[in-house]
Amino acid sequence: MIHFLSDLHLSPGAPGVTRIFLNYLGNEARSAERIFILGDLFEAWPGDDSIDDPDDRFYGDIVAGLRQLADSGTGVAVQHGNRDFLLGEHFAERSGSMLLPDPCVLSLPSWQFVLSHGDALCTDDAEYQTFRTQVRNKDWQDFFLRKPLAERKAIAAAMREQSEASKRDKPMQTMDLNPAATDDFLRQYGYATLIHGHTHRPARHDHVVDGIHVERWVLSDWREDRGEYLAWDSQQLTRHELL
Ligand code: LP5
Ligand code: MN
Repeated sequence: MIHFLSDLHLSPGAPGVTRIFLNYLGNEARSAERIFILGDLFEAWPGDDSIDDPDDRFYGDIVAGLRQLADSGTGVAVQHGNRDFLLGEHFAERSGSMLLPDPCVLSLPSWQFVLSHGDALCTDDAEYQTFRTQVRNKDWQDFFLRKPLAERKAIAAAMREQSEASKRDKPMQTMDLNPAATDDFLRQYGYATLIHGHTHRPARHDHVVDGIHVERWVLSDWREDRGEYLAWDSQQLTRHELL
């Protein structure tokens, strides 16, 4: 069994979803061969040094939970989202996880998948794509990672506020995957089943690309009282609720 999940948006201010996730790590996740976390595991990741922040054990506790799962034999793979693009090699080592590129092709004996956070396909959102290019730039990241952790946390909070304000004026369609860009993507990746998150619009979509039916699965975001993962059992994908 392979699990796919995303958009948990874990933060010290969200104890409910944190409880659900830590319970998942200690229970359902143990029966998976591998779990793939496809972005926005965290509400805002200010840098890997937050793992050992003496003033806030939250990030370290989540990383320790992931490490315990990895040490128990379940593979853990993590993709960057637009909130946790600063997850780095130190996080990967401490959590026992592997950082994935975006997109990432997952070729199994039973099926072919392509995994993505999904934000890169929201091409109608020019403002966001400009932001994304900026924050994924290594020099930009190195510049900000040299700032003190407390300052980075304050900047992240300001960025969150600006984002919420920006979204209020945006048509919903702008904040979804662009249909033509998505079909081009599916063609580029050999009509593999696409699994992604980001939009918080869980669904199974059937695309017809060059006469070929291609499935696109959107993962559910997690709430304070509910989580969800998608499971592949070598024959079908099924959604599983966590309370
Ligand atoms: O994230 P969400 O769901 O609100 O909306 C996203 C897009 N917005 C973003 C911005 C993030 O929320 C910002 C928070 C990042 C936290 C971690 C950063 C740690 C860095 C610490 C060191 C500096 O991703 C939003 C999309 C929406 O998805 C739907 O797809 O529309 O995009 C926008 O709103 C575009 C705006 O331009 C984003 C503006 C963000 C703030 C920019 C500040 C510039 C840098 C300031 C540096 C001091
Ligand atoms: Mn996202």
